[in-house]
Amino acid sequence: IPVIDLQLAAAAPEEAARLRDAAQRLGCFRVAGHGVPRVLQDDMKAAVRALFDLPDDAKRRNADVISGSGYVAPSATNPLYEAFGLYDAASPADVDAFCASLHAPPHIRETIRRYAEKTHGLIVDVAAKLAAGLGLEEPEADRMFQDWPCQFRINRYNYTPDTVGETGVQVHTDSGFLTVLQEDDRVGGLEVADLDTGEFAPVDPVPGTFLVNLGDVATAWSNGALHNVRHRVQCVAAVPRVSIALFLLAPKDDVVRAPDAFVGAGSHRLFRT
Ligand code: AKG
Repeated sequence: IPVIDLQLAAAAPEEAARLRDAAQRLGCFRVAGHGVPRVLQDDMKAAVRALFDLPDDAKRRNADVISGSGYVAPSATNPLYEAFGLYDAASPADVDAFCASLHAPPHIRETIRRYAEKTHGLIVDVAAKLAAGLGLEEPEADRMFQDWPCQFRINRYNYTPDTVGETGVQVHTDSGFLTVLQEDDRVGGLEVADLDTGEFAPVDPVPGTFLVNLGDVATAWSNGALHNVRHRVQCVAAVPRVSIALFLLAPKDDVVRAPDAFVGAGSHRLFRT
C-alpha cells in the first residue's frame, strides 16, 4: 500500500500522480503529512476505548440519526463486533450531541471535537486532491466536498483466543465516497482484495498514518476511474481491536453524477442517477 505525503502532493506533481495512480489502480493508500497531530490520534483511541467500557444501556443512548447511524450491538451474524456511530461528524452540533448522549466527560468531549474537526479537514483535502487529479479545476475541487455529510463509525472487535481465524467484518466495499481509517496500532487484521487476482492481502498498521479507502460513490462519481476496494477484517490475535472510520458519504441534497469533465467526448455515463 503506497504511503502518500499530502504536503508533498500539494507541491510536487510526482507525489500527486502517485496519489491518483493508487486511487485508480488499488482504491486505497496511506496518508502521511496529514496535519492530524499524533498525540490527538492517540488521545482519540484512548477516548473511544473508554466509551466502549460503558455499560450496555449507556452505549444504547447513541441512537440512530439516520437509519443505522447509531450504536450497533454484537449480533448473531456479527457476534465479535460492536460500533458507535456519529452522523454528521462535519457538524459541531452533532458532535456535541453524540458526546452528550454518552455523558462523555469534558476531556473526552474535547478530544472527539478536535479529532472530528481535524479529520473532517483531512477527508475534504484528500477528496479535493482526487478531484484535482482527475482534472477538475482547483477552486471547484476545493469547494465541492465541504458540505458533504460525514459519518464516524467507531469499531470494536471483541476477540478472544477462540475467535482467532474467524471473520470480524465480512467482505464489503464502503458505500460512500471515501473513508479515512485510523487502525489499531496493536493488532492488524484488515485485508484488501487484489484487483487482478481477487486474493486478500493483509494491511499492516503503520502508526501515525491513516488508511484511505475509496467507496462506491467515488466509482460512480468518477465515471469508473476510481476503484472501490473490497476489504474485510479477520481476527488475527486474541486482542480486542478498535478502529475509527470517518466516511465522506455523498452530496447532501443532490444526486451523485459524474461531472461533464469526466465523461469524454463520444463516451457516456456508466452509472444512472
Ligand atoms: C469499515 O468500517 O468499513 C471497515 O471495514 C473497518 C475496517 C477496520 O476496522 O479496520
